[in-house]
Amino acid sequence: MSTSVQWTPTHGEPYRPVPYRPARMPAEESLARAAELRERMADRRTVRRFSADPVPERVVRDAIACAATAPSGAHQQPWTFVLVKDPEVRARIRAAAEEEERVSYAGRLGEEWLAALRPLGTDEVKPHLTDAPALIVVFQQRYWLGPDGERRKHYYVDESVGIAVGMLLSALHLSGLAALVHTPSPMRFLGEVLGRPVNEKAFAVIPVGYPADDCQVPDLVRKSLDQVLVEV
Ligand code: IYR
Repeated sequence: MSTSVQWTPTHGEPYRPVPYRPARMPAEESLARAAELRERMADRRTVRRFSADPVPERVVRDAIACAATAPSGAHQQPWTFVLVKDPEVRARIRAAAEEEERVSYAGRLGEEWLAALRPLGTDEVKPHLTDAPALIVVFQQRYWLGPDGERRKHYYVDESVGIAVGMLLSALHLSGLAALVHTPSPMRFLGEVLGRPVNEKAFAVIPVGYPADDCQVPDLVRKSLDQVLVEV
């Protein structure tokens, strides 16, 4: 595998300050939008049973473009999103993921972890990887290669890519698509199957599509705002 030379926004030069003066939103409109968003986001559910119906590709591309607006450490934008539509590649990813998961569920995760998963009923069978019409495989770039081929470290990579994935999930959901964050472990096979350069490490596989007609989700209860918000 080769390592591609990564683009660096300013080649070390300082950014030029430019004015940022978005029109201030009237409080009333803010309140209405926030309340609507809160309601719409509460409808998002992780879906494990997907319809094979195709999704408008433009929606997925726009959602990835939204994710790529995420803030990142030193603005290094340390992410790559691989959109996998090819059914044959999806089948290979599923086979490799299920092989790893079989070992994980057979004990590699440890009893405490398995006990935490038991109420959700997840197992090593991952039909979503082939049923959903598209997978977004998110890679984190741990470093980039400078002009002379030297490794340059990226900073806050986990945080940056985690934020981008959160924005991706929000964009997909608000655009009417369902998704699931799948984190097979170990994930090395993803870079191999997708031929990614050595500076990229798989972060998550996100099947995207519409829920199957007979899709069911667990009756999860979310923590209330009181339980998660501390005001000082
Ligand atoms: N990665 C495994 C196990 C798994 C782990 C957690 I934490 C989950 O919330 C769900 C599953 C899998 O994808 O099955």
